[in-house]
This record gives sequence, structure tokens and C-alpha cells, in this order.
Amino acid sequence: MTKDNSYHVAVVGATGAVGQKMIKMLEESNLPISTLKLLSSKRSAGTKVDFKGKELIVEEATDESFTGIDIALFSAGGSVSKRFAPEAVKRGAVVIDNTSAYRMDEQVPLVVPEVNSEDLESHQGIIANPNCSTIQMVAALKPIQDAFGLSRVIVSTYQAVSGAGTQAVEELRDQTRQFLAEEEVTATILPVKGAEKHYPIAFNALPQIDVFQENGYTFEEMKMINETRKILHRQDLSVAATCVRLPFFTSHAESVYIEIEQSGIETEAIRHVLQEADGVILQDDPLTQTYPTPQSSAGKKEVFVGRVRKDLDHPNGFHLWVVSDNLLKGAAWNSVQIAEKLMEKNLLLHEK
Ligand code: L14
Repeated sequence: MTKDNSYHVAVVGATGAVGQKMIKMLEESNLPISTLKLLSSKRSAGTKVDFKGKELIVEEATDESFTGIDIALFSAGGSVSKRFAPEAVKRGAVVIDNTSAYRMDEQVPLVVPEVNSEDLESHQGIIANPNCSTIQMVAALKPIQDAFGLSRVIVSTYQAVSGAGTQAVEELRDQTRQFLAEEEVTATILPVKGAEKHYPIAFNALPQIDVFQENGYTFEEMKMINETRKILHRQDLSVAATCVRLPFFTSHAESVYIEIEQSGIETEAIRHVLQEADGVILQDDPLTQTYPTPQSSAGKKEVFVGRVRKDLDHPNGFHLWVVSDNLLKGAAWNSVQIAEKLMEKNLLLHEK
């Protein structure tokens, strides 16, 4: 920290889809930043990036890059976080990690500021940013859990390609053009980069995000299940997930079925707690065909909820439609929000 109480910040993975948004969110943040260091792999080093009207040059990350850094935002893949996050902490930085590397580590708080910012207080240098699909779901579930109790969650996702990175975005563009030109469609990235087999995403729906686990669920589905329990402090909560990739660029949508503990609750009461919730915007009116969509939420920081309705069979069952920008609240904005919270709570290591 500098004498005027401003921070030395680093972004690792600065040229990636999330890294770019992190830089934008830092520009919009009220976090006082004295220097911003942009780090990447050797391959992307040298790239020029604009920050608050100044041109910054991306440097290759090394252990020494983190000397003097107060806050390091990581989004360059799990192996980069494993390699450099402990080195950054050793040098006094607090790491906010947007990969799955540390999320389930018991020593590491997994935080959505509107939901469990108190978990930041026990941090030991690394804080994990949850998976994008998990973040938007728990933002909607927390106020419902607080008001009525929650016993079960079943979610199906409709996820944008940008979550899988800039190459997946390019792949959707290329395949869409190929398909419309009636050319052969080439699939080389999705569903999982580097996998044996690829499926086209353009004009398609892929029921696989991330790699399969031994239990038949994908890793994305297991992340939603395990992370939801950890963030809501509910190891007993029943959660099931099906994660599906669809051919649009930005925002994830989710159809969420919940069962609450209290009986006799009407839809209006669920709508009311969502309307009052921090970071959540209710857009729900069948009479005017009002509900959020991936396009309507793109570029916005909040989590949007619509289609709230009571299950027709289970007396405590409700259905919701939850939409948010996967690169903002799902990634970059949530990370920068964590940094703001750490500052507010005086939890940056140089201050501890
Ligand atoms: O776990 O491919 O943070 O859309 C979130 C995006 C994993 C990949 C994570 C995708 C990533 C996922």
C-alpha cells in the first residue's frame, strides 16, 4: 500500500476473456489504485492494454512480479494459480483467484459478497471466486434461504460460450458463418478444449461443460453442487445440476427448481424477498411478458430473476429463471467486488 492509501494491483491472465473484463471492472471500481501490473504467459507478453487512458504493457508473470503487490486477481487457469498464488501471498499480496484451483480448499473462503462476505474475515491470503453459474444462482437463493429455509435445488443451465474463453467465442462465430454458407462446420474447441472429441456449438446444444467425473456428472455440474453447499454453509442441502452450453456469446441463464422449508408461502412472498435482495433485480411480469434474457443482462453487473412461480404438485416447490453476465458478476465483477470488500473490512495483508 502507498502512503496515500492506494493499492498496487496485479491482474494475472490479463489478455484472457475474464482478464480483459477485470481490467474494465477495476477502471469502474472505487478501489484506489496506484499501479496496475498486467501479467500473462510468455506467449501474450508484450500485448498493449489501455487502462484509464494510459497504455500498459503486459509482462510475463514470474515470482518477482508480485513483490510490492497488495491485490492480485488471477484468471489464467488453475495451473497458473497453483504455481504463482502461494508466491504472491508469500510476498504480502492477497490473491483473488477465479479458477477452480482453491475453491474447495477448507482454508480458502469462497465468496459472493452479497451472500457470505463474513467468510472473508478468516482468509489466509487466498480467496476463491466461485464458478460463474454458481455465483448467480446463490445470489438468488440466499435471500430465499434466509426468509423461508431451503431444502432442495435442481438446476439446469443455459450457458454462453464466452465462459470457455476467447477461442470458443471465435469457434461460434466461425461455425455460424460456415453453417449459414452451407459449408462444412469445423469443431475443434468445444465442449472441452484439448479433448478427444468435439461437437459443433452453432445451432446446437451441448450437455457437457468441462470434463466428466466418475459419477457421470460433469465437473461444471459438480462445481455447482459443491460450491453452492460451501457458500450457503449447507452441507446438508440437496443440489442437482445439469449444465448445457448454448450458441450465444454472453450471460448464463438457469432454470432453478427449489423446495423451501416453510409451508404456505405464496409466489408473491418469494418475489418480495428477491426484490429486496442486494445485487438482484426482479424482472417478472407475465402480463407484460417481462423476464430477463441473456441479451438483456449482458454488460450489467446484477443478477436478474424472472418467471417466479409455484410448482403445481409440490406444496413447497417453486421455479425461477436466473440470468447474469457470466464474465461480470460470474467472474470479473465478483472478483473486484471481493477486493472492494477486503478494503472496506481492512483485510488486505499489508494492513492486517
Ligand atoms: O470453473 O467453460 O470458473 O463456461 C467457468 C466457465 C470453468 C469453465 C470455472 C465454461 C470455469 C466454464
